[in-house]
Amino acid sequence: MSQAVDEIKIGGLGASRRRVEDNRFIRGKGNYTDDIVLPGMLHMEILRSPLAHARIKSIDASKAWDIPGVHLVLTGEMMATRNLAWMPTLSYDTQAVLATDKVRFQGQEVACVIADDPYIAKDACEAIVVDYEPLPVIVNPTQAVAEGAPVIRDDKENQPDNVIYDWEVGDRDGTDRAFAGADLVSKLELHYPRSHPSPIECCGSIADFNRATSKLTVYMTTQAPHIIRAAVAMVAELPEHMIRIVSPDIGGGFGNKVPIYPGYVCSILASILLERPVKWIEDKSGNLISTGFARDVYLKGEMALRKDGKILAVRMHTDADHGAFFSDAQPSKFKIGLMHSAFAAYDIPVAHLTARGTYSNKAPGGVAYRCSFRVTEAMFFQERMVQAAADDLGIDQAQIRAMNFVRDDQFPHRTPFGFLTDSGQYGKCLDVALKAIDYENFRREQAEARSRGRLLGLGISTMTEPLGAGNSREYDILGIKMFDSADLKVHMTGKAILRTGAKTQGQGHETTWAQIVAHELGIPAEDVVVEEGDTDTAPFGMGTYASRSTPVAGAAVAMVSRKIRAKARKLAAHLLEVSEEDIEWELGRFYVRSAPDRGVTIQECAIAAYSNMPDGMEPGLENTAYYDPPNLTWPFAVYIATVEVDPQTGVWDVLKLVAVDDCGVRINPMIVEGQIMGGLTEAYAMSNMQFITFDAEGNCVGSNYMDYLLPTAWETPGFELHSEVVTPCPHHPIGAKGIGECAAVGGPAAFVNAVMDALSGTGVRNIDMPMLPDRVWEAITYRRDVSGAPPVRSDD
Ligand code: MCN
Ligand code: CUM
Repeated sequence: MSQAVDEIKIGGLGASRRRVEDNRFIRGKGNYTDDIVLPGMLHMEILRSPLAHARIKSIDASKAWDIPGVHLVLTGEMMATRNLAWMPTLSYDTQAVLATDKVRFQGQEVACVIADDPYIAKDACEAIVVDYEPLPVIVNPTQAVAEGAPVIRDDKENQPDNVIYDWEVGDRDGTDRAFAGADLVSKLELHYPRSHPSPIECCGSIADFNRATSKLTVYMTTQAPHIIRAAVAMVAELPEHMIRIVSPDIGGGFGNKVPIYPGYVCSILASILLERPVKWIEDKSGNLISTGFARDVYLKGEMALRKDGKILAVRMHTDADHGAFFSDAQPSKFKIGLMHSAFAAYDIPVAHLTARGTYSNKAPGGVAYRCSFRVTEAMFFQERMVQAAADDLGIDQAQIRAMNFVRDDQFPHRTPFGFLTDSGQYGKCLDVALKAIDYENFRREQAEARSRGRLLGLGISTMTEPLGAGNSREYDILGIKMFDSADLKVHMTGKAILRTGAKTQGQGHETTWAQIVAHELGIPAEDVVVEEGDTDTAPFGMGTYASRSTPVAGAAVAMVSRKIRAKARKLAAHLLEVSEEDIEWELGRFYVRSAPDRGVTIQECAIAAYSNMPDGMEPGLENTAYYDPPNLTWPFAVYIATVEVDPQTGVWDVLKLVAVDDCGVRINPMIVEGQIMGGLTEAYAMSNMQFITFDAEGNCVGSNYMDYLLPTAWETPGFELHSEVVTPCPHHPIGAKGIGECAAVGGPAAFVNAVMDALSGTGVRNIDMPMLPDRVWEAITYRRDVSGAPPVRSDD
C-alpha cells in the first residue's frame, strides 16, 4: 500500500539539503572552463593598452609572427576586414573588439596572439610594437562634460560630446509642487564608488570550430549562454543551429560574466581561421582592469519633509560614469537600470529622477555586481538620504522609516516611479531587527560611551529589490523578451533530469531546483539531476543575473512539474481503473477519493508512461514550460550594524550586525542563509576596504589583490540572521522571491550609516565608501565631508 511521502525527508521545499554540487567542488573535481583540454588546442593571450587614451599610429606585429610556436596574431586591422573590429553592446552602443583608431581605456584589447602555449603567446604579445600618441584623459563625469573636453567616442557619428544619455522618470511638476510645500528640504551628495565583482575564476573561453561539420562549440564563462548564442549568430554571422554554447562549472559570476567580452570574440574568430580549438583564460589583472565593473555613480538627492518626519517628495539626480563603451546588460527600456526602484518601500506620493550617463577613459561596465540593474545604488542612496533627513529633522532613525513604510495592507503598491510592489511586512521586519540589536539599550550605551570619548554608532538600512525580470511586456534585452524555462524528463524508473534556461555560478541550482520538483511531484530530490548551461540541451532562457532564477526559472520548474503531474494523474486513473475526476493527490501519490488505500506512486505512474499507457495516450513523461512572470518579486530586508570608531586612527570595527530578510518561501533555508552571508561579506568589503580607482592619467589603481582587497573569514565580522518574517510572493507558484543579491544591495548603507551615526554632532554629513581609516580620520580631524573619487575630491 503506498503512502504520502514526508516532504522534508525527500528534500522538498524547506529542507536544508546539503548542496549536491559541493560533492565535486570540495574534492577538486569541478569542471571549469580552464579544466577543459581539447585535442590540438591552441592558447590565446591579449595585448592590452598601457595608456587610457591614445591614438594608434601604427602596430608592428612582425616580431611576434616570427616567434616559433605562434600561429596567428590578430589586430584591429585584421578584425576590420571581417567586420569584427567593433561589436554591438547589450545597450545599443558599439564596443571595440580590438582597437583600430584609438585606445580608450587602460587595459583595452589591442591585439591577440594564438600560440602553442600561453607562455609563448604572452611573450609574443610583448614583441608587438604599438606606436601611441597620447591624448588627454577623462576619468569622471565632471571632466566628461567640461568645456573643451576631448570627445572619447569620435568613432561615432552624431556623438559631438561625451554624453551617452539624459534620462528622466517620475513627475517633475508634481515633485516641484511638493517641495514648495515642505517644512524642510534635506540634501545629500555622494559617490557610490566603482567596485568590481571579482569572481575567483576569471573570464575565459574555448572556441572549437569544426570545418567538417560547420559546427562551432564554445565552452565559456557566461551567465547567459542562450544570449551569447544569439549574439554570436548575429556578430559572426553563423547559423544559430550550428552554434553550441556550453557554460561548464563557473567559479563565481556576480554579474561579471554577463557581458560579451572581446576575448570571447577573438577566440571564436581564431578558431574559425585556424580550424583548431583556441583557449583564452584571462588573468586577474586583466579581469580587474578590463571587465564589467559596477557603480561609479554620483548622486545629488533632495527630500521634501514635513516637520513630523513624513516624506513628501524625493528628487534625485545621478551622474553615471560608464567608461569608454556603454555596454551595460540591462532591460532596453531603461537607461540607468532600475535606479528608479529607489524608495519603493516608502509610501512617497511623488518623486522625480534625472540621470545622465557619460563616457570616460575607463573600462566599460557600470551595471553588474550583485544587483538587479543598479538597485544597489538606488537602495544605498535611499538609505543614506533617509538617515540624513532624520538627522536634519532631529528625529529617530527607526521612527522615520517606520512612519514612512508602505503598510502591509497597501499592496500591490504603485511606487512614485511606476513600479508595482507585490507584498511585504516592512514594519515587522524592522521591529524584529530593532529587537535583535536591542535598540533602546544600545542608544543608552552609545550616550554613555560618548561621555567618555568613545564613538559608537548604529546604522539602519532597508531594501526592497525588483527581482525576476521579465515580465515580457515590460522587460527585454535588445528586443528579446525576458522570460525563462524548464524542461523535465521523468525516466521510466521515476528518476528524472531537469534542465533550465538559467545558469548557476555557485548559487546551488543543482540542489534547489530538485527540491522544487520534489515538492511538486514527491520524487525525492536525490532522484532528480539538474543540468544547466548547454544550449544544445537546455531550453531557451535568459540566464542567471538580477536574482531572476528563482522568480522565473524556478517558477518554470514548478510549472513543468505540474504539467508532469497532470499527465501522471491520467496514468494513475488508468492504473487504478477509475475516472480522472475520482483521483486525489498527496505528495508522491495518487489515490481513489472514495478508497484512500487504493493508490499508486508517482514512480508507478512513470513506468506506466513507458509500459502501460491508456489507449491513445502519447507515451513518455516529459515536458517543457516557459514562464513569463506576471510581475517582479519584491523581497525586503532590514540590516542593522553597530560599530565603534577609533577617533585616533579612523579605524572602525563592527560590533554586531543583524539581518532580517524576507524573501518569501525559502526553498532551501541553508542556501538562502549562505546567499545572505555572502552578500553581507561583499557589502562589508565595499564599505570598508575595496578601492579601485584611477589617477589623473587614467591608470587603474587597484587592479590587483594587493590593492583591491577580498575579505577573508579573518576580517569579516559575524552576522546574525533572522528568518521569521515570511511573506509568500502572491504571484509566484511556490511563493518564493529572489534572494541572491539582497544583502549586497542593502548591506553597504548599514555600515556607512553606522559610522556616520558614530560621528553625529561633528558636522560631517558624508564619507564616501570605502571608509578607509584615512578618510574617516580626515573627516573626524577636520570636521568635513570626505566625498568623491580621486583624483577629484571635494576638498581639492
Ligand atoms: N533560493 C531559495 N529560496 C528563495 C530564493 C532563493 O532557496 N526564496 C535559492 C535559489 O534556489 C538559489 C539561490 O537561493 O539556489 C539564489 O537564488 P536567486 O535569488 O533566485 O538568485 P539566482 O539563482 O538568480 O542567482 C543570481 C544572484 C546574482 S544576480 C548574483 S550577482 C550572485 C548571487 O546570485 N552571484 C553569485 N549569488 C551568488 N552566489 C554565488 N555563490 N556565486 C555567485 O556568482
Ligand atoms: Cu547585477 S550582478 Mo547579478 O545580476 O549577475
